Amino acid sequence: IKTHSLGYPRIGAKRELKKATEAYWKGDLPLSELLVTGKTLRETNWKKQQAAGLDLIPVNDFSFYDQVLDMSCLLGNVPPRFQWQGGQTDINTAFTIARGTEGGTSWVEDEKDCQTSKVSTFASEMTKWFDTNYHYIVPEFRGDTTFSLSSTKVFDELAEAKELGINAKPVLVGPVTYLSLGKVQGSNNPDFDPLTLLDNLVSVYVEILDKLAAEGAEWIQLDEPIISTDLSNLQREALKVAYDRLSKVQGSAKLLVTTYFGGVRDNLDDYLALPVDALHFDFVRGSEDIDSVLDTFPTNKILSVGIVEGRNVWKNDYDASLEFLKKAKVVVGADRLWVAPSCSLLHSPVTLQNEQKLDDELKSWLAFADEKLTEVTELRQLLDEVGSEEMLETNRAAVASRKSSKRIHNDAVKKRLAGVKPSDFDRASAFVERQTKQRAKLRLPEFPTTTIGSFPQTKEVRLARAQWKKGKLSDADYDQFMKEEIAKCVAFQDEIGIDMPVHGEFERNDMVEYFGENLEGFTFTSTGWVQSFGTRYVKPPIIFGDVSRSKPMTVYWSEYAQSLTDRPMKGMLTGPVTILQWSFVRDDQPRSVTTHQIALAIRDEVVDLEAAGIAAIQIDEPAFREGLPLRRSEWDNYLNWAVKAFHLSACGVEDETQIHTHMCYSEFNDIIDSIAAMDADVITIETSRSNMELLDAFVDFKYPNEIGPGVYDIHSPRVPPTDEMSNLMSKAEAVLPREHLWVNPDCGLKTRQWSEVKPSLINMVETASKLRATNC
Ligand code: THG
Ligand code: ZN
Repeated sequence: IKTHSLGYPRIGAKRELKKATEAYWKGDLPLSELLVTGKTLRETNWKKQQAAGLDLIPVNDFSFYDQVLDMSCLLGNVPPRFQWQGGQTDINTAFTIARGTEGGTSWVEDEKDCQTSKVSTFASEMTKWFDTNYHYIVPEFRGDTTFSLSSTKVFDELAEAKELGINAKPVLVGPVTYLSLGKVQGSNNPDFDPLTLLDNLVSVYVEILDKLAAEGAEWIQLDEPIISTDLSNLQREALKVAYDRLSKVQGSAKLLVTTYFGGVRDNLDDYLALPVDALHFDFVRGSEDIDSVLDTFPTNKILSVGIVEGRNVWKNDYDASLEFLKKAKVVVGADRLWVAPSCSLLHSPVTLQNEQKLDDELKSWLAFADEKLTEVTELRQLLDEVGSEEMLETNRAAVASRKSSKRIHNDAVKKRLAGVKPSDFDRASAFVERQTKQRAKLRLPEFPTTTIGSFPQTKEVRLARAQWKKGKLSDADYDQFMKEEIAKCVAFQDEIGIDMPVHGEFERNDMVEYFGENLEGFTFTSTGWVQSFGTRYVKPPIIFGDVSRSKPMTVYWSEYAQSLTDRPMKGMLTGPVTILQWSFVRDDQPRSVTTHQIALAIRDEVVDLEAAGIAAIQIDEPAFREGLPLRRSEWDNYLNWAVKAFHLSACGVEDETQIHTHMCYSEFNDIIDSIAAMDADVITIETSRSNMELLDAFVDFKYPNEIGPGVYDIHSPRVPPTDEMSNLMSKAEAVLPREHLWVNPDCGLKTRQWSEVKPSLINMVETASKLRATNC
């Protein structure tokens, strides 16, 4: 029995990678130093895994930005707009693709813009890695895309590991997943299928495998998580063609193919038929595969069992895992059995060791990446019958303590949820009636202007929060500081004429972390960072128990903000699905139940805001779309409980109270009916980067409620001219009823500078005035 891991977090226990990379970008650290930081992190991480007792240790799971981007660099797939001259790509090539040039305009997908703009080259788009909160840089494909071996990174890291005496297993994104995750660029051939590039692509994989084998790799891991999704016939064929070829050239190296994030289900036959030496299964998320895999597993392959959850924080239940592992051992034999985490540990915080504030009981329930490595090796020992009784007993005690703890179960919460009535999911009246009442109450002009909620998080704001948390700023001083920030923000909005102002959210770190810190049933870490994209990390709260709200969370600040202006202040909340989606969730009850508990807590806040005189309340659901299950067959069930959760949180108010929601970076087409079913009075969405194309779904569907299509891209520092915003609004006005339209930016302004926000919003308000002046 061997142990291995699929990947390890690269950010460093103290966010060393972020700090060094950002310093390099700023020009404060030379490249050589950044490279040393990378090398040191790799060495630390390999040695940790070696010391934990893993037999095979991943290399090339390290990245300065993103492993999919590294794959593009290795394959020489650099979009032509970067004018890469061929030859070798390097760390700066990767940074340039990820961040764009001149002004760092990232997240921009519209290629047409590049030709008109001389100064900047737009970054490649990024998108969610399957259903995680990790974002990868999307490979771009054209009809004329060709691949060539163009980076030494994976070979260098293999050599580096071998030098350190590490039993290194190079990791690559597999060819079919790589092509499946890319995006077709160049609009002259929209029906072009990237899978037609497979032949040329596999030729480069052949070279890579050849070279890795020649340089001493015994095992090579190819990640094909696409196998845990619904595959088309073309994808099935591509898998077969690709691996038939790769298996013929692997030389002395052996191939491990992995899939994770779900069961392989109907793809099992295709998966088992791959002519490779080992196959990995995620038996945590894909437990439904267990019987069929054991029934049909071929006799000539190694079975890698992903049994330690790689993307959640709970301690493994050894008894349950061993029950399965023992069965597997009987079927395939010890020689052909590997034990591993379910997926790469990239999605897990690094270590519990630096958590000083978590109480011992809670801590005893958790396992972060380092602790998961220990779990993998302990399970192997127990399976080999060389593990100690104490090992098992300690684990049993922790698992039992979590199951029975009073802190997890709150009867009042369970009772309340059980007693929810059908009418709790509905507003008193239909939208049209509510709209009339809201108009009478709010007295907004045509094309009302608003923002998405957050204003710039300046150094001073971050510092004040941090000092207060550390006890270095008194409650009174903190209170005064926040009030001054809010007052400045409200005064600015009043001055320029924003019709529905917001308080600015200066008291919040992250829109999910803040609520996690204020709700019962949640805990939070001080160092539990997980990479979200590039150098941006999040610290997801941990939902360990039944969720409730013991005290109002935002009313104080919203009420204060409202006291400063006659205009209707918009209250700002994060929705239940997004809170769930961006937290580590309990695994002892369905996600739907946890979400509905959160929804009830948010409902209490909504009702309290209304009672405090807040007439419009926004319940953000940016993660609504990404919560969609990987398999289509599960969409309806998800959408049903997710929409209900929104209703539960929103429907405690009178008709006169206006409920807003906001969604960003979403493909709306395939879920537009569910978005409409949420029945928010107003929805603001991200549309400017797609030139209002994302609005099409709302138009085709005849979206019935009010809508604020974002008129400028807040991800760019650029100040949008009035003309440009007017153009976008005319497009919207041409297809949607004028009296349903709002004018607002794409998303929150927290990552921008005041110097950018001020002129941009002034132009935006001017855009709205012009629109009002034009007759329909
Ligand atoms: N919050 C959470 N998850 C998210 C987002 C979020 N997932 C999707 C999307 N937004 C990811 N985007 C970001 C954008 C910025 C940052 C992180 C994720 C960010 N992080 C700070 C950093 O790394 O410096 C850490 C921050 C802090 O708390 O101050 O800027 O908005 N949960
Ligand atoms: Zn947004």
